[in-house]
Amino acid sequence: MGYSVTEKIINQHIVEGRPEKGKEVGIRIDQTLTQDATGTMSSLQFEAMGVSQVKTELSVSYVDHNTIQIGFENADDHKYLQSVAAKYGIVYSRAGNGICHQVHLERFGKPGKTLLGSDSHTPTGGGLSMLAIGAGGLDVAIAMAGGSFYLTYPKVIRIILTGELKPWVSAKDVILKVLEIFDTKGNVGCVFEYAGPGIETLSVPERATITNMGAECGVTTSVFPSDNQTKLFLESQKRGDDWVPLVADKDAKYDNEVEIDMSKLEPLAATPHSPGNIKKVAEISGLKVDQVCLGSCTNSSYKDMMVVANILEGKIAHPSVSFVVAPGSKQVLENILKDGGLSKLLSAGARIAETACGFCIGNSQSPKSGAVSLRTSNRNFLGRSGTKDANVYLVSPETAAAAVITGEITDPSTLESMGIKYPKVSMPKEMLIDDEMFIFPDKISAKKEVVYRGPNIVELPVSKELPDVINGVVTIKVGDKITTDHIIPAGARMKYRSNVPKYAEFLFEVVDPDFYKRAKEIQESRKYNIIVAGLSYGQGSSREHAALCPMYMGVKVVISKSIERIHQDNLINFGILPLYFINEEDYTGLNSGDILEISNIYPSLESGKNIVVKNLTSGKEFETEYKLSDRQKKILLAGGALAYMGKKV
Ligand code: MIC
Ligand code: SF4
Repeated sequence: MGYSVTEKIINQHIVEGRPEKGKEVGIRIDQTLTQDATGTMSSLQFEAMGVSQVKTELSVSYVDHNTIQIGFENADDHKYLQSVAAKYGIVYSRAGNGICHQVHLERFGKPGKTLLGSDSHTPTGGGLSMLAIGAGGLDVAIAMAGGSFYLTYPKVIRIILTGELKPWVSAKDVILKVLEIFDTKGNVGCVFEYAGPGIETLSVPERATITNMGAECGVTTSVFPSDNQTKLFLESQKRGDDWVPLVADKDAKYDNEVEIDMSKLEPLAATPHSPGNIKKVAEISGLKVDQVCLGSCTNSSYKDMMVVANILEGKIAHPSVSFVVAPGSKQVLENILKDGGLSKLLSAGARIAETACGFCIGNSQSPKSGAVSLRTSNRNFLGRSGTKDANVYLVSPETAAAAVITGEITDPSTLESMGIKYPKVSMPKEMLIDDEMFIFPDKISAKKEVVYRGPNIVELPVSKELPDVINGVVTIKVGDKITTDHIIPAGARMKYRSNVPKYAEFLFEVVDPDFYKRAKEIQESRKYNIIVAGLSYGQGSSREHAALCPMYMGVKVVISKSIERIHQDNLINFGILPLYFINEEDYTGLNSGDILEISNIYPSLESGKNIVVKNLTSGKEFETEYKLSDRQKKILLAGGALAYMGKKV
């Protein structure tokens, strides 16, 4: 029997379990990446494991999220991360070097390897034929310490790309089409594997745009084969030796197949407030635009920047548009500088931002009240831009450029009627490369390195053992598609990532600003807090603070209709029991403020029986189910992953 690319990589890395779909397997992780917003917590957890050096082939610590430094907190975190990297054998990528996913693709990614990253867009590496998976910081810390990463052996969905993209249509429109087909929910436990004659026409950065935003569908990862395009990309990075061919066997079996004829695609947009709300740009054209942002780990490559620069050559941004450009990496910036793109962008009125996450995570360039903002990034959740009543549309670089010129949403193909030709930009055969912003670890000085801890680094909160009976109160009841941005905001609040007691004050800020006060009162009354949610709870980021901060506030159970993969793993890692409604009416029957009793938890988990929830307020009771491997049950019973590891040792 033949294998898909996904299966080939997983099977070569299995260290525990058998390759059976739907069953849990443990895999060996070759490379890890962390970024500063998740990395401080991940590093604190790694330090707590008492390992002297990382055990992976390569671990890189990037500073790209919290680079805006108002107050000392971010700068202190950077220094902490730099000292941890030097002490434990981690490559440190300094602020200014670029966004982790773009830089990792350029300098470190290798076909056929596994990459675990404490960021949900780690699957960007799938564009380079890696099995690249996003996870919570604790899981990444475990991988750095040489532990396995556990995942459900996935279903593989083959997405066959045929035809060639028309001018004015690009890779972003391909992934927006995929989002239209698959939506942002219902894809847990699947991998998207791209195939078909169309893929030969896509360069690695274009493929990476597509795999990056697979994260929005909630799949475990997305992957392209390793072919001549992969080789050309690695050669352009002077890393031709890292290339290995990797294609699916002809008789590989897939769980589902979808075909997309790229020649039929039109410019698309994800409309507010979900990446799954897809419309044709032509259908929404004419809407006045206040801001256009080009960049983020989805669309900040050399090609993205140069296409926009050439479209805008000789033009100036429409007076009503604030035009922001954040190149994905120092390498991209230096190359567009060399090839004349940067001056074209500047002449067109671009506000050049740091090569970092910036606007994408809402820690800068928040648009004006009620603004329409067109962004080439990957998420448009309510409030993520930093302006709660802004309407964010996710579009391709071409559609973004068209709006810069016209000041309204415009199908970019209509620019032809203004005499603007579609600029053909190919990736350079050789990029200008400069690795000076990496600090490579040195084993000799590592021993002497003292870890720096500023006042923003507070002690790691620890979770307690799971009790057999949980007496608690429904502190909040939320609907479907609640993202981690709803649970715990990023943006300006992100500087408290290493200070959990402070950060927890902002839990559910966009949805229910009184949550923290209520949760604190319930905690002080010696009852547990309980979260009730609809479908696809915890969509979006890998942010473990969306579990860690609730844990700190005494949340012990989340009862939902479904939970996304990374978030469920994070809940378990922090000792929070994830339960699932069996009947819709049980969700309807619960209200915020209801007092619940959940008993016999230990015997139920041991025997595999459903867990009964008694609603002491309404007098009703109902059964819930759970989706836990034996390993996960043990982690929960121990009170979380760190406690479990301690017990195992
Ligand atoms: C995001 O895009 O939401 C983030 C910020 O990169 C997160 C990580 C974080 O919250 O630090 C992610 O995607 O995992
Ligand atoms: Fe950074 Fe945005 Fe990418 Fe997250 S999605 S890694 S915030 S650029």
